[in-house]
Amino acid sequence: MSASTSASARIAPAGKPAEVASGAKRERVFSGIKPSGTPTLGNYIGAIRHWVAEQDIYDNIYCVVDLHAITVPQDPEELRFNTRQLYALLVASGLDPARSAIFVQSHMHEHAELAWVLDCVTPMGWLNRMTQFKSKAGSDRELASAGLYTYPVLMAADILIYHADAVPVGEDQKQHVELARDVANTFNNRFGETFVEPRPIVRTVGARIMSLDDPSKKMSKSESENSYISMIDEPAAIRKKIARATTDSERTIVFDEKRPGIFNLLAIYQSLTGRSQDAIEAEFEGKGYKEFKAALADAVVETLEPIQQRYKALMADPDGLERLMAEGAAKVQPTAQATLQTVLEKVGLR
Ligand code: AQP
Repeated sequence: MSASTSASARIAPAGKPAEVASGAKRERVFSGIKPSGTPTLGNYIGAIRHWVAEQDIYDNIYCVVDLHAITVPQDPEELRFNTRQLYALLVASGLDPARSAIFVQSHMHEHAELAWVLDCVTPMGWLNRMTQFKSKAGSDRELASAGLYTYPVLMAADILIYHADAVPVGEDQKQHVELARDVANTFNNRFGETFVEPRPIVRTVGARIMSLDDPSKKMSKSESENSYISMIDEPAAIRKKIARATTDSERTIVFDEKRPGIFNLLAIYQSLTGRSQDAIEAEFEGKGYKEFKAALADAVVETLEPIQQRYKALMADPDGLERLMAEGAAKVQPTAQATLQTVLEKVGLR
């Protein structure tokens, strides 16, 4: 079977997980990423590279969640660019549009429509318990958008509309997948069996890459530029950022969680080289931070350079990129339409 026929068979119009050659069903997995800036090395290590590695294990749906990005203010031009940039970086990282469905959330109006119906079955008390809203809303919650507050319901719609079995997330998003489960369960109880109840897949290694200038905070694309390495940073910028990354006044290069700066840099090195902690500690025994940081910068540059080359080629062909995005949406649309139609009928809107 060619790659493209296998992909279209997997994202089946009936919305059911696909059959693979052996006859066993692959689990359907939904993964989303926000175009709220240029993706970081944290996004790559914590999410994207796993998605690439697991492409053939699951029946995958990858989504650039631009509707989620606008829950906090975005410059319209930048958002348009960031959406295309992120899509190109996903493909450049190795996600294969022929084997998986990769699309932009707002190209599928069904997500927002389903989210409204789900908003109407989700108790506010559940949303009040969401810790990410509390941290993202900042000190003046009254000024946060209603969209930021109902973000987890839109995320539930993204997942449930495709009957996803599982959702890979960082620890901080686990609560949202659990909410999606509860929303599915509530809807099923009220209107009859409709949705699959998804489960979170939480990773341990590289699950939380920290900021370079404040290792107590997660590395985030919407923070200050020196706090993260972006996936399109030039080698010189990467070396400079790593050279000035926060460490401490000690000398040894060891994995010690009580020394968060060096621990974070070592965790990045471990993720990218795939070496054990013991091997890495042995490699840098008797050496200084300068040598370690130079080796880390080499590993980051080596990882990102081939991705950046493919990224540049994709961005140089805007029509080709638009075509990929349209084909991605076309792959998932039958499933989204069918689920939404079922829901509208069950609720009494059709
Ligand atoms: N620092 C990180 N370490 C490990 N994993 C990370 N992820 C994000 N940052 C790290 C994982 O990347 C996936 C997509 O994330 P997202 O962009 O949709 O949302 P986010 O987690 O809020 O990412 P940012 O970069 O922090 O965005 P902003 O600054 O806009 O809020 C998720 O699987 C996430 O766990």
